[in-house]
Amino acid sequence: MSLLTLGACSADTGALDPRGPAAAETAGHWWLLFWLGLAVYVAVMALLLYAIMRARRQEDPDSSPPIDDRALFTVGGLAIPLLILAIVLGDSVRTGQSVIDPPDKPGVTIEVIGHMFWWEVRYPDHDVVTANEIHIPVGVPVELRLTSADVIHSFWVPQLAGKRDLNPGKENVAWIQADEEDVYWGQCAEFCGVQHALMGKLVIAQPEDEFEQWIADRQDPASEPADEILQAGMDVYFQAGCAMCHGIDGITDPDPPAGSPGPDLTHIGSRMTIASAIEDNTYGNLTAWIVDPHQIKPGVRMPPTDLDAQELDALVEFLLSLE
Ligand code: HEC
Ligand SMILES: [Cu+2]
Repeated sequence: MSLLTLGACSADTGALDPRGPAAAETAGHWWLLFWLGLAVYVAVMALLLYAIMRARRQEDPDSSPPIDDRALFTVGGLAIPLLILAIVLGDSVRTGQSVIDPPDKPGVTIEVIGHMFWWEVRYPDHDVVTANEIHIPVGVPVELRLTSADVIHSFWVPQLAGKRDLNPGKENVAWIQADEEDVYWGQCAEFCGVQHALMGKLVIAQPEDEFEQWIADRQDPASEPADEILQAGMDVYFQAGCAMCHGIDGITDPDPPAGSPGPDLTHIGSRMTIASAIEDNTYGNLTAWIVDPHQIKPGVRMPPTDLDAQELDALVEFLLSLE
Protein backbone atom coordinates (compact mmCIF):
# COMPACT_ATOMS: atom_id res chain seq x y z
CA MET A 1 0.00 0.00 0.00
CA SER A 2 1.24 3.46 -0.77
CA LEU A 3 0.68 6.49 1.36
CA LEU A 4 1.83 8.75 -1.47
CA THR A 5 -1.71 9.77 -2.22
CA LEU A 6 -2.00 11.25 1.22
CA GLY A 7 0.86 13.56 0.28
CA ALA A 8 -1.57 15.29 -2.04
CA CYS A 9 -3.76 16.19 0.91
CA SER A 10 -3.04 18.71 3.60
CA ALA A 11 -0.68 17.40 6.24
CA ASP A 12 -3.30 17.32 8.96
CA THR A 13 -6.42 15.44 7.97
CA GLY A 14 -8.06 15.40 11.37
CA ALA A 15 -11.32 16.76 12.67
CA LEU A 16 -9.47 19.39 14.72
CA ASP A 17 -8.24 21.08 11.56
CA PRO A 18 -11.69 21.91 10.13
CA ARG A 19 -12.06 23.31 6.58
CA GLY A 20 -15.83 23.56 6.35
CA PRO A 21 -18.69 24.98 8.45
CA ALA A 22 -20.01 21.65 9.81
CA ALA A 23 -16.54 20.46 10.80
CA ALA A 24 -15.81 23.86 12.37
CA GLU A 25 -18.93 23.58 14.55
CA THR A 26 -17.98 20.09 15.65
CA ALA A 27 -14.42 21.13 16.43
CA GLY A 28 -15.76 24.13 18.39
CA HIS A 29 -17.84 21.81 20.53
CA TRP A 30 -14.82 19.56 21.05
CA TRP A 31 -12.75 22.49 22.31
CA LEU A 32 -15.52 23.57 24.69
CA LEU A 33 -15.54 20.06 26.20
CA PHE A 34 -11.76 20.10 26.37
CA TRP A 35 -11.46 23.44 28.20
CA LEU A 36 -14.30 22.66 30.62
CA GLY A 37 -12.79 19.24 31.34
CA LEU A 38 -9.37 20.81 31.88
CA ALA A 39 -10.81 23.45 34.23
CA VAL A 40 -12.57 20.79 36.33
CA TYR A 41 -9.42 18.67 36.44
CA VAL A 42 -7.24 21.58 37.55
CA ALA A 43 -9.78 22.67 40.19
CA VAL A 44 -10.10 19.16 41.64
CA MET A 45 -6.33 18.67 41.72
CA ALA A 46 -5.87 22.05 43.40
CA LEU A 47 -8.40 21.14 46.10
CA LEU A 48 -6.73 17.79 46.63
CA LEU A 49 -3.32 19.43 47.00
CA TYR A 50 -4.77 21.98 49.38
CA ALA A 51 -6.28 19.21 51.52
CA ILE A 52 -2.99 17.31 51.65
CA MET A 53 -0.94 20.37 52.59
CA ARG A 54 -3.44 21.43 55.20
CA ALA A 55 -3.45 18.00 56.85
CA ARG A 56 0.36 17.91 56.86
CA ARG A 57 0.77 21.35 58.37
CA GLN A 58 -1.35 20.51 61.39
CA GLU A 59 -0.13 18.23 64.12
CA ASP A 60 -3.65 17.50 65.19
CA PRO A 61 -6.01 17.63 62.20
CA ASP A 62 -9.04 17.70 64.45
CA SER A 63 -8.05 21.09 65.80
CA SER A 64 -8.48 22.82 62.40
CA PRO A 65 -11.67 24.83 61.88
CA PRO A 66 -14.42 22.67 60.34
CA ILE A 67 -15.23 23.08 56.65
CA ASP A 68 -18.74 24.25 55.88
CA ASP A 69 -20.09 20.99 54.45
CA ARG A 70 -23.33 22.47 53.19
CA ALA A 71 -21.70 25.22 51.19
CA LEU A 72 -19.25 22.73 49.72
CA PHE A 73 -22.11 20.44 48.75
CA THR A 74 -24.43 23.05 47.24
CA VAL A 75 -21.77 24.97 45.34
CA GLY A 76 -19.16 22.34 44.51
CA GLY A 77 -21.40 19.31 44.28
CA LEU A 78 -24.56 20.79 42.77
CA ALA A 79 -24.38 24.31 41.37
CA ILE A 80 -21.10 24.07 39.47
CA PRO A 81 -21.74 20.63 37.91
CA LEU A 82 -25.28 21.70 36.94
CA LEU A 83 -23.94 24.84 35.33
CA ILE A 84 -21.29 22.90 33.41
CA LEU A 85 -23.78 20.26 32.27
CA ALA A 86 -26.24 22.97 31.17
CA ILE A 87 -23.54 24.68 29.10
CA VAL A 88 -22.51 21.37 27.50
CA LEU A 89 -26.13 20.36 26.80
CA GLY A 90 -26.97 23.76 25.30
CA ASP A 91 -23.92 23.78 23.06
CA SER A 92 -24.35 20.18 21.95
CA VAL A 93 -27.99 20.82 20.94
CA ARG A 94 -26.89 23.96 19.07
CA THR A 95 -24.00 22.11 17.36
CA GLY A 96 -26.29 19.21 16.47
CA GLN A 97 -28.79 21.57 14.84
CA SER A 98 -26.20 23.48 12.88
CA VAL A 99 -24.55 20.39 11.40
CA ILE A 100 -27.91 18.98 10.27
CA ASP A 101 -29.03 21.96 8.20
CA PRO A 102 -26.80 23.43 5.48
CA PRO A 103 -26.26 27.20 5.71
CA ASP A 104 -27.53 27.73 2.13
CA LYS A 105 -29.41 25.87 -0.55
CA PRO A 106 -27.16 23.02 -1.74
CA GLY A 107 -25.26 23.82 -4.93
CA VAL A 108 -24.85 20.22 -6.07
CA THR A 109 -26.46 16.91 -5.19
CA ILE A 110 -24.31 13.80 -5.16
CA GLU A 111 -25.44 10.23 -4.60
CA VAL A 112 -22.90 8.10 -2.78
CA ILE A 113 -23.46 4.35 -2.70
CA GLY A 114 -21.28 2.34 -0.34
CA HIS A 115 -19.86 -0.99 -1.55
CA MET A 116 -17.51 -3.50 0.01
CA PHE A 117 -14.93 -1.77 -0.25
CA TRP A 118 -15.33 1.32 -2.44
CA TRP A 119 -17.60 4.30 -3.06
CA GLU A 120 -19.88 4.69 -6.05
CA VAL A 121 -20.37 8.38 -6.81
CA ARG A 122 -23.20 9.70 -9.01
CA TYR A 123 -24.18 13.23 -10.03
CA PRO A 124 -27.87 12.68 -10.89
CA ASP A 125 -28.41 16.19 -12.29
CA HIS A 126 -25.47 15.84 -14.68
CA ASP A 127 -25.65 12.17 -15.60
CA VAL A 128 -22.11 11.56 -14.36
CA VAL A 129 -20.91 8.38 -12.62
CA THR A 130 -17.51 7.94 -11.01
CA ALA A 131 -15.92 6.30 -7.98
CA ASN A 132 -13.91 7.09 -4.85
CA GLU A 133 -12.89 10.62 -5.88
CA ILE A 134 -15.66 13.11 -5.21
CA HIS A 135 -15.26 16.46 -6.93
CA ILE A 136 -17.17 19.37 -5.40
CA PRO A 137 -17.23 23.13 -5.97
CA VAL A 138 -15.55 25.09 -3.18
CA GLY A 139 -17.56 27.34 -0.85
CA VAL A 140 -21.05 25.92 -1.44
CA PRO A 141 -22.96 23.27 0.49
CA VAL A 142 -23.10 19.93 -1.30
CA GLU A 143 -25.98 17.59 -0.61
CA LEU A 144 -25.07 13.93 -0.19
CA ARG A 145 -27.67 11.22 -0.66
CA LEU A 146 -26.21 8.17 1.02
CA THR A 147 -27.17 4.52 0.54
CA SER A 148 -25.43 1.18 0.43
CA ALA A 149 -25.39 -1.73 -2.00
CA ASP A 150 -24.51 -4.26 0.70
CA VAL A 151 -23.72 -3.68 4.39
CA ILE A 152 -23.67 -0.52 6.49
CA HIS A 153 -20.80 1.87 5.71
CA SER A 154 -20.21 5.36 7.03
CA PHE A 155 -19.19 8.48 5.14
CA TRP A 156 -16.49 10.44 6.94
CA VAL A 157 -14.26 13.23 5.72
CA PRO A 158 -13.06 14.58 9.08
CA GLN A 159 -12.05 18.04 7.88
CA LEU A 160 -15.45 18.66 6.27
CA ALA A 161 -18.14 17.07 8.45
CA GLY A 162 -18.97 14.37 10.96
CA LYS A 163 -19.85 10.80 10.11
CA ARG A 164 -23.07 9.66 8.47
CA ASP A 165 -24.10 6.05 7.87
CA LEU A 166 -24.86 4.56 4.47
CA ASN A 167 -27.60 1.98 5.01
CA PRO A 168 -28.88 -0.57 2.52
CA GLY A 169 -32.45 0.24 1.52
CA LYS A 170 -32.69 3.57 3.29
CA GLU A 171 -31.40 6.92 2.10
CA ASN A 172 -29.62 9.23 4.53
CA VAL A 173 -29.08 12.85 3.59
CA ALA A 174 -26.03 14.79 4.72
CA TRP A 175 -24.13 17.81 3.50
CA ILE A 176 -20.51 18.85 3.24
CA GLN A 177 -18.89 22.13 2.35
CA ALA A 178 -15.23 22.90 1.78
CA ASP A 179 -14.11 26.46 2.38
CA GLU A 180 -10.72 25.98 0.76
CA GLU A 181 -9.53 24.42 -2.46
CA ASP A 182 -7.79 21.20 -1.48
CA VAL A 183 -7.90 17.42 -1.58
CA TYR A 184 -9.51 16.07 1.57
CA TRP A 185 -9.00 12.53 2.74
CA GLY A 186 -11.87 10.39 3.97
CA GLN A 187 -12.41 6.93 5.33
CA CYS A 188 -15.22 4.45 5.84
CA ALA A 189 -16.17 4.85 9.50
CA GLU A 190 -18.37 1.80 10.05
CA PHE A 191 -16.74 -1.62 10.15
CA CYS A 192 -17.90 -3.30 6.93
CA GLY A 193 -15.63 -6.32 6.41
CA VAL A 194 -12.02 -7.35 5.88
CA GLN A 195 -11.01 -4.33 3.82
CA HIS A 196 -12.91 -1.73 5.83
CA ALA A 197 -9.64 -0.06 6.82
CA LEU A 198 -8.65 0.34 3.17
CA MET A 199 -11.94 1.88 2.10
CA GLY A 200 -10.72 5.41 1.55
CA LYS A 201 -11.95 8.27 -0.56
CA LEU A 202 -10.90 11.73 -1.64
CA VAL A 203 -12.98 14.88 -1.80
CA ILE A 204 -11.50 17.28 -4.33
CA ALA A 205 -12.75 20.82 -3.78
CA GLN A 206 -12.28 23.03 -6.83
CA PRO A 207 -13.29 26.54 -7.92
CA GLU A 208 -16.74 26.58 -9.53
CA ASP A 209 -15.47 26.88 -13.13
CA GLU A 210 -12.97 24.03 -12.76
CA PHE A 211 -15.70 21.90 -11.24
CA GLU A 212 -18.05 22.69 -14.15
CA GLN A 213 -15.28 21.76 -16.57
CA TRP A 214 -14.67 18.50 -14.71
CA ILE A 215 -18.38 17.65 -14.93
CA ALA A 216 -18.48 18.50 -18.64
CA ASP A 217 -15.44 16.28 -19.32
CA ARG A 218 -17.02 13.42 -17.39
CA GLN A 219 -20.17 13.61 -19.48
CA ASP A 220 -18.31 12.54 -22.61
CA PRO A 221 -18.56 8.81 -23.20
CA ALA A 222 -15.40 6.92 -24.16
CA SER A 223 -14.83 6.51 -27.88
CA GLU A 224 -13.70 3.36 -29.66
CA PRO A 225 -9.92 3.19 -29.48
CA ALA A 226 -8.19 4.32 -32.65
CA ASP A 227 -4.79 2.70 -32.26
CA GLU A 228 -4.02 -0.98 -32.51
CA ILE A 229 -2.66 -1.58 -29.02
CA LEU A 230 -5.60 0.18 -27.41
CA GLN A 231 -7.98 -1.82 -29.58
CA ALA A 232 -6.24 -5.01 -28.41
CA GLY A 233 -6.55 -3.76 -24.82
CA MET A 234 -10.27 -3.29 -25.26
CA ASP A 235 -10.59 -6.84 -26.61
CA VAL A 236 -8.75 -8.17 -23.55
CA TYR A 237 -11.11 -6.12 -21.40
CA PHE A 238 -14.08 -8.05 -22.78
CA GLN A 239 -12.35 -11.44 -22.97
CA ALA A 240 -11.12 -11.29 -19.38
CA GLY A 241 -14.63 -10.60 -18.12
CA CYS A 242 -13.93 -7.12 -16.78
CA ALA A 243 -17.14 -5.88 -18.39
CA MET A 244 -19.20 -8.14 -16.12
CA CYS A 245 -18.48 -5.84 -13.23
CA HIS A 246 -17.20 -2.54 -14.69
CA GLY A 247 -18.99 -0.16 -17.02
CA ILE A 248 -17.27 2.06 -19.57
CA ASP A 249 -19.84 4.46 -20.95
CA GLY A 250 -19.80 4.31 -24.76
CA ILE A 251 -18.06 0.93 -24.84
CA THR A 252 -19.92 -1.48 -22.59
CA ASP A 253 -23.57 -1.52 -23.45
CA PRO A 254 -25.88 -1.15 -21.65
CA ASP A 255 -24.18 0.96 -19.01
CA PRO A 256 -24.42 -0.85 -15.65
CA PRO A 257 -27.06 0.57 -13.32
CA ALA A 258 -26.50 2.03 -9.85
CA GLY A 259 -25.29 -0.58 -7.40
CA SER A 260 -23.29 -2.57 -10.01
CA PRO A 261 -20.47 -4.72 -8.64
CA GLY A 262 -17.41 -2.68 -9.70
CA PRO A 263 -16.43 0.99 -10.05
CA ASP A 264 -17.26 2.75 -13.32
CA LEU A 265 -14.13 2.95 -15.47
CA THR A 266 -15.30 5.45 -18.12
CA HIS A 267 -12.66 8.01 -17.04
CA ILE A 268 -10.34 5.80 -15.03
CA GLY A 269 -7.28 7.28 -16.79
CA SER A 270 -7.98 10.68 -15.23
CA ARG A 271 -8.39 9.44 -11.66
CA MET A 272 -5.52 10.18 -9.25
CA THR A 273 -5.91 6.94 -7.33
CA ILE A 274 -7.21 3.40 -7.62
CA ALA A 275 -8.65 0.87 -5.20
CA SER A 276 -10.62 3.42 -3.17
CA ALA A 277 -7.88 6.00 -2.88
CA ILE A 278 -5.23 3.75 -1.39
CA GLU A 279 -2.84 3.60 -4.37
CA ASP A 280 -1.71 6.16 -6.92
CA ASN A 281 -3.08 5.57 -10.37
CA THR A 282 0.12 4.63 -12.18
CA TYR A 283 0.94 2.07 -14.87
CA GLY A 284 2.72 -0.13 -12.32
CA ASN A 285 0.05 0.00 -9.63
CA LEU A 286 -2.72 -0.58 -12.14
CA THR A 287 -0.90 -3.60 -13.58
CA ALA A 288 -0.29 -5.11 -10.15
CA TRP A 289 -3.91 -4.48 -9.21
CA ILE A 290 -5.27 -6.28 -12.28
CA VAL A 291 -2.88 -9.23 -11.90
CA ASP A 292 -4.00 -9.84 -8.34
CA PRO A 293 -6.01 -7.25 -6.40
CA HIS A 294 -5.89 -9.55 -3.36
CA GLN A 295 -2.19 -8.81 -2.94
CA ILE A 296 -3.21 -5.21 -2.30
CA LYS A 297 -6.60 -5.63 -0.63
CA PRO A 298 -7.00 -9.27 0.50
CA GLY A 299 -10.63 -10.33 0.30
CA VAL A 300 -11.51 -7.65 -2.24
CA ARG A 301 -14.47 -8.40 -4.50
CA MET A 302 -12.50 -8.58 -7.74
CA PRO A 303 -10.89 -11.80 -9.01
CA PRO A 304 -7.22 -12.10 -10.03
CA THR A 305 -6.48 -12.47 -13.75
CA ASP A 306 -4.30 -14.80 -15.74
CA LEU A 307 -3.15 -12.67 -18.68
CA ASP A 308 0.19 -12.80 -20.47
CA ALA A 309 2.48 -9.77 -20.40
CA GLN A 310 1.38 -8.50 -23.78
CA GLU A 311 -2.33 -8.72 -23.01
CA LEU A 312 -1.78 -7.08 -19.65
CA ASP A 313 0.19 -4.22 -21.17
CA ALA A 314 -2.47 -3.58 -23.80
CA LEU A 315 -5.22 -3.69 -21.17
CA VAL A 316 -3.47 -1.22 -18.88
CA GLU A 317 -2.66 1.13 -21.79
CA PHE A 318 -6.31 0.96 -22.79
CA LEU A 319 -7.50 1.81 -19.26
CA LEU A 320 -5.04 4.68 -18.90
CA SER A 321 -6.21 6.08 -22.24
CA LEU A 322 -9.72 6.49 -20.82
CA GLU A 323 -9.39 10.08 -19.64
C1 HEC B 1 -16.49 -9.79 -10.04
C2 HEC B 1 -16.45 -8.41 -10.40
C3 HEC B 1 -15.18 -7.83 -10.99
C4 HEC B 1 -14.49 -8.25 -12.10
C5 HEC B 1 -14.80 -9.44 -13.01
C6 HEC B 1 -13.42 -7.29 -12.31
N1 HEC B 1 -13.46 -6.33 -11.33
FE1 HEC B 1 -12.27 -4.72 -11.19
N2 HEC B 1 -13.13 -4.20 -9.45
C7 HEC B 1 -14.17 -4.88 -8.85
C8 HEC B 1 -14.43 -4.29 -7.57
C9 HEC B 1 -15.49 -4.74 -6.57
C10 HEC B 1 -13.52 -3.23 -7.43
C11 HEC B 1 -13.38 -2.28 -6.23
C12 HEC B 1 -12.31 -2.82 -5.35
C13 HEC B 1 -12.08 -2.02 -4.09
O1 HEC B 1 -11.48 -0.95 -4.17
O2 HEC B 1 -12.52 -2.48 -3.03
C14 HEC B 1 -12.73 -3.19 -8.63
C15 HEC B 1 -11.73 -2.24 -8.88
C16 HEC B 1 -11.08 -2.12 -10.09
C17 HEC B 1 -10.24 -1.01 -10.46
C18 HEC B 1 -9.95 0.21 -9.59
C19 HEC B 1 -11.02 1.23 -9.84
C20 HEC B 1 -11.00 2.41 -8.91
O3 HEC B 1 -11.54 3.43 -9.28
O4 HEC B 1 -10.49 2.29 -7.81
C21 HEC B 1 -9.79 -1.25 -11.71
C22 HEC B 1 -8.92 -0.36 -12.54
C23 HEC B 1 -10.35 -2.51 -12.13
N3 HEC B 1 -11.14 -3.01 -11.11
C24 HEC B 1 -10.13 -3.11 -13.36
C25 HEC B 1 -10.59 -4.37 -13.69
C26 HEC B 1 -10.18 -5.07 -14.89
C27 HEC B 1 -9.24 -4.52 -15.94
C28 HEC B 1 -10.83 -6.26 -14.88
C29 HEC B 1 -10.72 -7.39 -15.89
C30 HEC B 1 -9.42 -7.98 -15.99
C31 HEC B 1 -11.66 -6.31 -13.68
N4 HEC B 1 -11.47 -5.16 -12.99
C32 HEC B 1 -12.51 -7.35 -13.34
C33 HEC B 1 -14.89 -5.92 -9.38
C34 HEC B 1 -14.51 -6.64 -10.50
CU1 LIG C 1 -17.19 0.47 4.46
